[in-house]
Amino acid sequence: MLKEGLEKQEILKLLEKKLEKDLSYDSGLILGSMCTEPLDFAKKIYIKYISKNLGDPGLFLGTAALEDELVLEIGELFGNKDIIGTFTTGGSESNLIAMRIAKKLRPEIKDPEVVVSASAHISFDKAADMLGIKLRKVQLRDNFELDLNHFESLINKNTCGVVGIAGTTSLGLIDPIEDMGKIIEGEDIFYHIDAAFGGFVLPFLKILNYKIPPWDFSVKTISSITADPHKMGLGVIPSGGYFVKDASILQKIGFEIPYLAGGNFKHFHMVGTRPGGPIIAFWVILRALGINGFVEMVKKCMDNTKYLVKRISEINGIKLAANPVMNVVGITTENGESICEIDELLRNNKWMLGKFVDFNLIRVVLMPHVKREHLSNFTSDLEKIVKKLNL
Ligand code: 0PR
Repeated sequence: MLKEGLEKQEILKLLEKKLEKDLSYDSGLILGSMCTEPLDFAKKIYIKYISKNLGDPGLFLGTAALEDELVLEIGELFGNKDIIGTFTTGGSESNLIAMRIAKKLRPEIKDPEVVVSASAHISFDKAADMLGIKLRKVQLRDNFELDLNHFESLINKNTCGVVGIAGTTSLGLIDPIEDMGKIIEGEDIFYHIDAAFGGFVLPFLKILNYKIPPWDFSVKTISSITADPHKMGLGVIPSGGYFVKDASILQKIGFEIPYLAGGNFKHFHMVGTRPGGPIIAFWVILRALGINGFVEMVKKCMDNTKYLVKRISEINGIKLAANPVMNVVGITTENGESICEIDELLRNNKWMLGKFVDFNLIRVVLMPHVKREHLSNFTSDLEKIVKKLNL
């Protein structure tokens, strides 16, 4: 550490140099990210309220009430107004909370197991590792959809939880959530939905008349949902959301901190000090956009998705890994050859996509920062690369 502080100008110069290698969303090169540039107004609000700490809600009663209001609104969007919830640091924390609840609600199970799809996000492996839960992975069919028969066969007396995904990380697909619910109906099994990505896409796709299978609290068997503002909610990082149908769960397994200014309060998030700024920013985003603003944003993303799908169909040697349900597109080779070489050549040209080696696909996420001209440049580079490789 320096002994003497530097002048602001000098610090800024040093900083700029250090951050030179970072890409920006408006460069058009970030094609595989699930995050995007937050709404401008929300950024300003975030900075203004950056010191709010919901780790001690008694000090910030206004922010705490605002969070409750937001949870109600999200409940309405997700098919049940009576839910409780908490904003988190992201999908990984929310999924960890869900896994903990699943385990805690079944203390009699000595070797608890949770059943998830093979396309589940790595956060479930992390949570299982930390909580001593055995993760049972459901195999996928050739079209990357979850194999319902295999799902059923993995459920046994040690199953404390099952997970459905509404927007898989690799392809944005939706598990057969209603049918999975029917299989566990009447059992004492916690049913969690990971809609970290899909949560702020699917309600708006439905308004746009896309055929969306039931995935939210309208499915009676569902116990909780993860949905992240810092993905398609246009929120600032970090902001995740975790929502639970049965309020009594918090009373049963919530943590308590008796010494805080606001007195005792039950909570189930993992962090202590908890940023209020992103939550306030999300409250502002919902008011700035309204349902119609989100619908418009999602429509643009889907128009770009359709454009990309069309361009891929025009390139010999590659194809879609699956038909996109939302604004996530997986590209694979037509002849089954490894996708890795294409990915490497794309990266050499600075195109940053997601690479899923297990599924042999590269992922484009059509986030709001991805524009038509970026896609046009990207696909003409892709076409040249595929030609060069003679696929
Ligand atoms: N659940 C699903 C379905 C996800 O896709 C993700 C992350 C998570 C949970 C975990 O969310 P957090 O990252 O908020 O904890 N999905 C992205 C992915 O792994 C995260 C991401 C975002 C990756 C931006 C890269 C990036 O540039 O692909």
